[in-house]
Amino acid sequence: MTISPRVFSGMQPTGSLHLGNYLGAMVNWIKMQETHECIYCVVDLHAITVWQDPAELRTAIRQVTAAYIAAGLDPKKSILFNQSQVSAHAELAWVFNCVARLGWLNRMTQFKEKAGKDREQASVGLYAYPNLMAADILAYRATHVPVGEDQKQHLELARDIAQKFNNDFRESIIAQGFADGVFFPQPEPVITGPATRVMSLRDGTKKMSKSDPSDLSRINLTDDADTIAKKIQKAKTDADPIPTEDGGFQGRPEAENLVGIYAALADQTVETVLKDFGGQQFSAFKKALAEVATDRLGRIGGEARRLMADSAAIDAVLADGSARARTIAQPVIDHVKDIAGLIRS
Ligand code: AQP
Repeated sequence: MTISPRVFSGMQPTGSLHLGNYLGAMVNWIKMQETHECIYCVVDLHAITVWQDPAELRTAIRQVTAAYIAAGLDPKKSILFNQSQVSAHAELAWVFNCVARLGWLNRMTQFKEKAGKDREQASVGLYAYPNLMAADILAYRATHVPVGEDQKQHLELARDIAQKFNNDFRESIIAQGFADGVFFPQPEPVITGPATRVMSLRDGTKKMSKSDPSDLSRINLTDDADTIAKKIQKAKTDADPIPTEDGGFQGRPEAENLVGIYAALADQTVETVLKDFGGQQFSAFKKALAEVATDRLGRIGGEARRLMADSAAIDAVLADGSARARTIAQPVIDHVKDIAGLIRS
């Protein structure tokens, strides 16, 4: 059982996927399925770390799956499934709850942000979220994890957990036939592209997010052309023209965000965009941005809506992906139990 290159990543079905999810992570997922063995998950167990209405959650799991396929993930090339159908995730997460240290989790900034001031009322699941994320990746002994910038700290924790498991159980790992004493790889974050952190259209200091109460703060992958144009039109900017060089964005996070989004969607560098639009007012730029966004995203929304009309077909994709995922994860969890001294029959 050697470690070979394998990609794992996932998104939470906590609402509709948006431009940040697409540019920050999915664009790389689509590219990597041409060169790597890829496993892409709808992480429904992560979603329930905060309250989800059951009927809405079921719909959201299917919507995220439809958006994956509509955006270009091919269920024949990649494994597409939802996390709760593969029990290895939850089983390995428990083992990692016993490997990770409280001090490590206490440093996680996402928990602090999501729990807010009333930390006592946050679920234990929200606190242990990064351990489950480490389990998601390592249940497949995945080596590459394409994510947005906000997931960097969780990835570092996954690496620490892999390392500590390998160190704690070194002798047992060797006794189980892994001569070099290494059972888990150190998963590498893949955080690349011109838009690894897309900001809210209403506040350039806040990440674009599914759970932002304002729908105007994000462009959803299911938005139609008119909605995309309207949201861009209403996006917050300032009164100054577009700067002529990259250094001209100081104190202008909204301007920087919109130019970054244009560059990512048009497959251009920020410098090129500034060469073309520098000195112009935002009104003209927003028209061009709406066009490029509609061109790229309009088709995805239409295709996702078409796929959603046949929920049985989506469920069949998830069932097939889950079966394929289980065949990879089961031997890993079996080895983990043997290594940790748990008896299985
Ligand atoms: N704004 C963003 N810019 C770049 N990348 C982003 N990602 C999320 N938001 C941005 C990346 O998308 C992947 C899936 O994220 P997730 O669904 O697990 O949840 P999240 O990161 O917590 O995203 P949201 O939209 O903010 O969800 P909620 O509101 O439910 O918490 C990850 O690779 C992430 O980096």
